[in-house]
Amino acid sequence: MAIARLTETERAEALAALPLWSLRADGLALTRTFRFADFAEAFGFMTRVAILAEKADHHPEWFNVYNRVEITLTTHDAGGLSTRDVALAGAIDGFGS
Ligand code: HBI
Repeated sequence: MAIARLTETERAEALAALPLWSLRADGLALTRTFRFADFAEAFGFMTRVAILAEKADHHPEWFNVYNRVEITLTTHDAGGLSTRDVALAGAIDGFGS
């Protein structure tokens, strides 16, 4: 399904609303690094994100080593950032981690 890429203005507004996230250098993704008490906490977080991702049919690119999880959100179908990335980032922030 075609989904539109955010305009520059929409992207700036999204970033302002997601202060814990950063824009990747190429401007095509949102990134955030999380650190937890241990691996079990990190993996539990990843499990919660995975359930959200499945519900949203929108999946993160991520890296985990021990208690660190690095998440990158971009919309392959849009070739950059879309509302789906913004929504998923907001939902993840809602975990209160
Ligand atoms: N996840 N991040 C991301 N980007 C997509 O374009 C995407 C996805 N998950 C599933 C999905 N697209 C489906 O709509 C198919 O396009 C694979």
